Amino acid sequence: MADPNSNPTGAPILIDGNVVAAKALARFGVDRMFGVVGIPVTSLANRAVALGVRFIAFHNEQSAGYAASAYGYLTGRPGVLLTVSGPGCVHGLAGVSNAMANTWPMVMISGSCDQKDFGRGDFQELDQIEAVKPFSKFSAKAKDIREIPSCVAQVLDHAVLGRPGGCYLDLPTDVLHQTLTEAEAETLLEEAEKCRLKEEIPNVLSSQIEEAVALLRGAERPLIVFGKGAAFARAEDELKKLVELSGIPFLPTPMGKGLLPDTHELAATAARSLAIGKCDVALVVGARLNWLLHFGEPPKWSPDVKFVLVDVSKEEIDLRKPFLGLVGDAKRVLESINKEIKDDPFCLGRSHPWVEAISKKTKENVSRMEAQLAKEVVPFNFLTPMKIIRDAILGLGSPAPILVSEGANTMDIGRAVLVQTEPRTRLDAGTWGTMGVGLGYCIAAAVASPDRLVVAVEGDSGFGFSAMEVETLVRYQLPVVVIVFNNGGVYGGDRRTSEEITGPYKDDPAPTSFVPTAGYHTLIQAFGGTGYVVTTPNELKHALSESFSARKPTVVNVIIDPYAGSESGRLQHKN
Ligand SMILES: Cc1ncc(C[n+]2csc(CCOP(=O)(O)OP(=O)(O)O)c2C)c(N)n1
Ligand SMILES: [Mg+2]
Repeated sequence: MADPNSNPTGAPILIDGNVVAAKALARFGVDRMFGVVGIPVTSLANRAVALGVRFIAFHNEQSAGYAASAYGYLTGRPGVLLTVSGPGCVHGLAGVSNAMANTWPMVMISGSCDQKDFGRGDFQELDQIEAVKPFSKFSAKAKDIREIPSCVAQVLDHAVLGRPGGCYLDLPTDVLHQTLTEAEAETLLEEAEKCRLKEEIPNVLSSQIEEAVALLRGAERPLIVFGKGAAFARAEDELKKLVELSGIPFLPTPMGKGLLPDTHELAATAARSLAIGKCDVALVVGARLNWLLHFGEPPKWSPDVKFVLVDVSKEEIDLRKPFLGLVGDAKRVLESINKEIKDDPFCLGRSHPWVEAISKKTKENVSRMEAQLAKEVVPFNFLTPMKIIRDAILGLGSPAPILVSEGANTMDIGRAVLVQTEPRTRLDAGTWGTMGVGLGYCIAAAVASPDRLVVAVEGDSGFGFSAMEVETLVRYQLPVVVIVFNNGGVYGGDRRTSEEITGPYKDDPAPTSFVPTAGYHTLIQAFGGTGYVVTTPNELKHALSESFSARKPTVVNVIIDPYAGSESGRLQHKN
C-alpha cells in the first residue's frame, strides 16, 4: 500500500511554512480570518481557506483588524487578522491597539521580511516585534519553520487568557518558505497542542462573596453597573437572576446595553445621573472605572460611594482601589453572589424609596424624550430619523439585529434612543472612541452571527474612515444595512466664528466640513449593492422596510440638517 506521507516516487512529502501555519490555525480552532493579502502571506491565506478557514479579504488592514477584534468579542475566541509586512503590519496596529483598549481577544499575524536581509533595506522591512510591543499583550516570532505550531498556539492562548487583548505573531518570509516533511509537521502540531495554556482564573473567596452581599444588603441606594467584560463573560443569565432576586436597579455601559433589556423596569439608563450620583454601593461587573464611568469620582459619583468591583484582572482592581475588589470571571462571581442571596434573601421591592426615585426619574426622562421624538422635524434633525430606525429595529423582534454605531452626535443620540434587548448586540466606538471601526464591525458581526441582520448607524465622518469596505459587503453578500447620518461633516456644518475665519486659507472649507449632501449611497451602487437617499420620514421608512426584509448589502444616505448637532457631540467638556 502507498505511504500517505510520501509522493509516488517514495520521497517524503515536503510542506512549507505557509502550509504549517495554515494547519496550525485550523487545528487550533481558527475558523475565520480577516485581512489583506500580498507578499509574503498570499499563500498562507489560500492554504488556510483550503483547510476550511473562511478568509474575509478587506481593502485596508485597519478595518480588517477592527473586524478581527469584534469577532473575538462576539465569539469569545480570538479573531485573527492577517497582514503583509511593513505597512500592512502598521495599518493592522490600529486593530491590535483597539482590541487592547476594548480588552477583546485578537491575534495579528504578519509576514515579515527575510531574516538574513533585515537591516539592509529589504522589501517592506520593519522591526515588527518592536513596533507592536507597546500595543499588544504578547508577541511571538517563528524564527524557524519548526517553531510555527507552538507560536500559533501561544498567541491564540494569550489573546484570551486573563484579561483578553491583542497579540502578535511574526512570520518571516524565509520561514514561510522553509520546508519539512508532513510527518514532522504533524508531530510538531501534536506537541504544540499538548502545551496549550489553560485558563486559570482563581475562585473568589467565599468570605469576599459574603462581604459583597452584605454591602448590597445593607445599602440604601445600591446599583449594579455592568459592561462589555460581563458581556464577554456571557454573564447575562446571572445578571438577570441577580436583578430579579435583589430588585436592585442597574445601569449598563454602552456596550453592556442589551445584557438585560433596556426596557426592563429596573433599568436606570434614562436616570443615569441620579443613579450614579446618589448610589451608596455600586456593584460594578466587567466595566472599568475609566472616563466612560467618570473614574468613579465626584462630582458625578457621590464621594461616599462604596465600589464592589468584579474584574478578571487583578491589575484593574489594584488600579481602582475599590472598597471591595473581586478578581474573577464575571459569570462565576455572579453565580456565587446569587447563591449567597438565595440562602438569605433580600429584595428591594417596587415601593422601596430608591427604586421609586429611579423609576420616577426614568419615567420623566423617557416621556420628555418621547415628546421630542414624537415631533417630525424636516429637514431631519437627529431625533426624527433615529426614532424611525428604533421602531423599525424593534419591529424585527428576535433575533435582534446587531447594531453598529459610530460618530459623535449620531452615536451619542443613537445610544440614548435605540433600544437594545439582547446581549452583545451593540458594537460602537468603544473605550477609545475610535472612528473607522464601523464597517469592520459590521462585517465581523455578519460573519459571526449569520442569523442576525446587522444595522449600522453611522455619522458621515465615521462612515468615511472605512467606506471602501462597502465593496466587501457586496462581495460577500452580507446582510448589512448601513445608515449614514449625512450632516456634511465632522459634527456637521461650519461652526467657526467670524474671527476664526481668517488668514490666507480662509476660503478653504472648514476643517470639519465635507462636500454637502454627498451621495454616499452611490458608493455601494458602484459595486452592485443597494443605495437609498432619503430626506423625509416616509422615504426613510420605505428604505428601511425594503432593506430590512431584503437582508442585502445596503447604504441608506439620510440627509440631516448640518446644524442639528453640536461640536464634539456630548463630549464638549473634553474639547
Ligand atoms: C480614529 C479617530 N480619528 C478622529 C477622531 C475624532 N472624531 C471624533 S468624532 C469624529 C467624527 C464625528 O463626525 P460624524 O461621524 O459625522 O458624526 P456627527 O457628530 O456628525 O453625527 C471624529 C473625526 C476619533 N474619535 N477617532
Ligand atoms: Mg457628521
